[in-house]
Amino acid sequence: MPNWSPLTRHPSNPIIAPKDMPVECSAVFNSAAVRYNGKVLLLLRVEDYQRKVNFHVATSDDGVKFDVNPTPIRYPLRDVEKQYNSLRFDMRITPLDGTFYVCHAIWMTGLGCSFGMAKTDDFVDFEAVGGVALPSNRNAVLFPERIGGRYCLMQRPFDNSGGKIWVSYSPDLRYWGDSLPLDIPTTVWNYSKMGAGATPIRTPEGWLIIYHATAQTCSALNYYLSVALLDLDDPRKVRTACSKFILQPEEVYECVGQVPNVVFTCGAVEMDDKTLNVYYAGADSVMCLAQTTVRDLVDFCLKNPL
Ligand code: BMA
Repeated sequence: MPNWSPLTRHPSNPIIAPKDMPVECSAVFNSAAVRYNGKVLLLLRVEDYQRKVNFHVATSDDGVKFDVNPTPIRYPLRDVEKQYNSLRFDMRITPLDGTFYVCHAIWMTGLGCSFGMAKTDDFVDFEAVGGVALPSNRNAVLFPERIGGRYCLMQRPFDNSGGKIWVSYSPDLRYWGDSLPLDIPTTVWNYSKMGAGATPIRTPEGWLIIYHATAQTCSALNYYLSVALLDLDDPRKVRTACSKFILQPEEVYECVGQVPNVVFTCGAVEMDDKTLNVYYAGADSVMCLAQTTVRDLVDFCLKNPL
């Protein structure tokens, strides 16, 4: 069967399922990914049999077989998060200024969804950075460089009318402003809920982003992944958005699970041989891997402009 996409699913998919976990687990999905000490490190979103979320570090030499730490990470809770019985999910990791920043969504009971940030040098000790963003917001992803001297962040404010990726700047990772929405036109498959996925990758053609978006179908929302290239000097400007998706839910593990028909990424890492490993979740239930190269994603985007 021809593969029309620049991504190839790994034959070991799903690479991490609840049955592979060393702890009670009903779903393992939407995990951040980064290179750390020569290995691939994932911060796994792990749900137990009460759907409580913990984050576990998993490491791998080949990016396919992972050792999962059975002890979850300890993560700092702000007072407002304690007060509103919060739940964190969907981390993204950005290496920047010699440390690692983690952005994550925060569900606060009675307030809605927001996001926050923390930093770590070793994935053992985490320190909160700044406060929580105003609801309704999520899918925060920090750029891996300062741009024009300022930090740069993608986020996805949402009010049920659509939802675009916004890009904002900050002098200090605390106060964000000069925000603009990315002008990625909506089509049938990226009709709503556009949100940043993996940490942006610098390429000569622009910042390569891999993002998710949803299509409204007769039964529900289907999640897709696609790519766009943003201006290197001001990522609020879209250079090229891809007219096609690069991944759709079609395998059983993407179509059947706690939320059917979802492919969702929170991280991609480049391996030593230049393979780009895109870690994504199937149906909010299992972790999967699809492979490509940065070059192939950029070419696919440029050949299929929106
Ligand atoms: C989004 C988030 C993700 C989830 C996705 C699909 O709104 O909640 O955590 O993977 O929906 O259910």
